[in-house]
Amino acid sequence: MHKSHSAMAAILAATLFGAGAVSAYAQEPTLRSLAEERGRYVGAILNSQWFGGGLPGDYEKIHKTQFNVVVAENEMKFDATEPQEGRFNYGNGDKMVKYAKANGMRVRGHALAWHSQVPNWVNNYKNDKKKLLAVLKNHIEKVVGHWKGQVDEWDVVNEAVSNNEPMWRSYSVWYQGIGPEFIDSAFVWAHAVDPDAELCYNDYNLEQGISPKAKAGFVLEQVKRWVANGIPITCVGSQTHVEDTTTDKHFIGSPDSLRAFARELAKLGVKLNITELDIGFKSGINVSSADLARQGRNYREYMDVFLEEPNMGTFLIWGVSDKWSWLGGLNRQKGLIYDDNLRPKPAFDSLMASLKEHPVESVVSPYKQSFIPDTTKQDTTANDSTAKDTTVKDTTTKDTTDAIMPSVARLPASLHVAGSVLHLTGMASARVDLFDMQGRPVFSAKCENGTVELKGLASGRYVVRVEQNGMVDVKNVILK
Ligand code: 9MR
Repeated sequence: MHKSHSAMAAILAATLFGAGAVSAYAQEPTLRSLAEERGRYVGAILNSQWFGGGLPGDYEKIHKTQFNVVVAENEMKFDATEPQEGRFNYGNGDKMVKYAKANGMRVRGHALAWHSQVPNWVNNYKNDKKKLLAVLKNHIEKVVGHWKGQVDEWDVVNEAVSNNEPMWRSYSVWYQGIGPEFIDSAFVWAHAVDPDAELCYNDYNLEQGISPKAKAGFVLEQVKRWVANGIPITCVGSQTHVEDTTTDKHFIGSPDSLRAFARELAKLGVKLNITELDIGFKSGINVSSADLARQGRNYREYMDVFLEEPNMGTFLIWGVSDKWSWLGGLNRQKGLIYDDNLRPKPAFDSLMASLKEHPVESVVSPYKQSFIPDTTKQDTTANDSTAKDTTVKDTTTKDTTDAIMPSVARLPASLHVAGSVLHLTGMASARVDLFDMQGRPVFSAKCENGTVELKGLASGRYVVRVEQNGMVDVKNVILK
């Protein structure tokens, strides 16, 4: 299944973007190669089992082939790095940093100030504000200092907002002992030690709307305040642990909500990263192939948003294979993009299809420095007349509203679907191809008079590609 999909994907890439854009390594494109061409990071955690050498060789092979950003599932947390007061343990974190360096990957550090996975000795100081401040400051200085210049981005504060109401999470030892200013302080201390590191506020349920009553709305207000006060925050991490309820509503939270959040943060010059994505089903239910296809579509919609918003930089999944996933603890299952046997699921194909559907020129990289491509891959752009402009647009220091819909050479026509008829306004003849959300071709026709009847297609979402005289337009449509 994987082989035929990959071959199909290569053919589709060639068809969609022209032979010139398909370089040597794009013969067998990966999530990583497509993300790198677009100046973006796509990643997955290194599961805790990896650190003990307990995972099969295929796991690591997939991990380094498909991903260019990495984070440790548990190994850089407070209880792992400072299990006893003042006694630091960097062994596992060092192992990951070494792996990332060897494979040209970006490193996320997770997490400095969090209410969970805090060792017991910290709680001894819960009534001593001065001491607790000193403990947090020392922890941040030592840990960020140890990996200075090696960890590119830190989750400085994790999950500080309550789930149910827009307010701080009151049972955190840091909140109880210090007050909400532990957050501001943590950013300032981390920045003082490593001024080049990106510093994020990370939380879950941020894909559930930005109204003042929603968690993201509350976080947004705090980010505004932090930015106004000069607190050195550069990014927000949306964990994005989504459940597919398989009911009518299907998903709680939505890619569109995340898009709205990204746009608000862009106005503040702050990035939005997807840091822990998984889309799980309830434990115990039978997951059908239709369920897996829907899961794929949902993954893809998050990737679409990620690629279309210029202040999004990292798309990171909380696991590689369903076999090694924390989701069981949440009464969920099968939330990742590889199955128990490390075979790619429809979700993998959907992510690939989304990346291919977003031409290199249309994706803005939010990184200031040139994006450093994987050194293990040969430079294939030298003789490529369609090679992308490598000038990286800096969207971090200005209001990026203008850049949200980057310009690409598009057909001057517009297209829409009414019933089963596709209408192409302003264009007499064109070639029309439809693809499903996993990127498989499902329909092809020549349009002669501005309309095409889309015969034999089930209702659902499709990608339409229209081509005329070498100019192309690609759009998602819904057939009812
Ligand atoms: O995947 C992690 C799991 O192995 C740990 O037991 C758990 C303990 O809190 O943390 C999991 O990772 C969490 C992450 O650090 C923060 N966001 C939620 C993640 C899933 O619970």
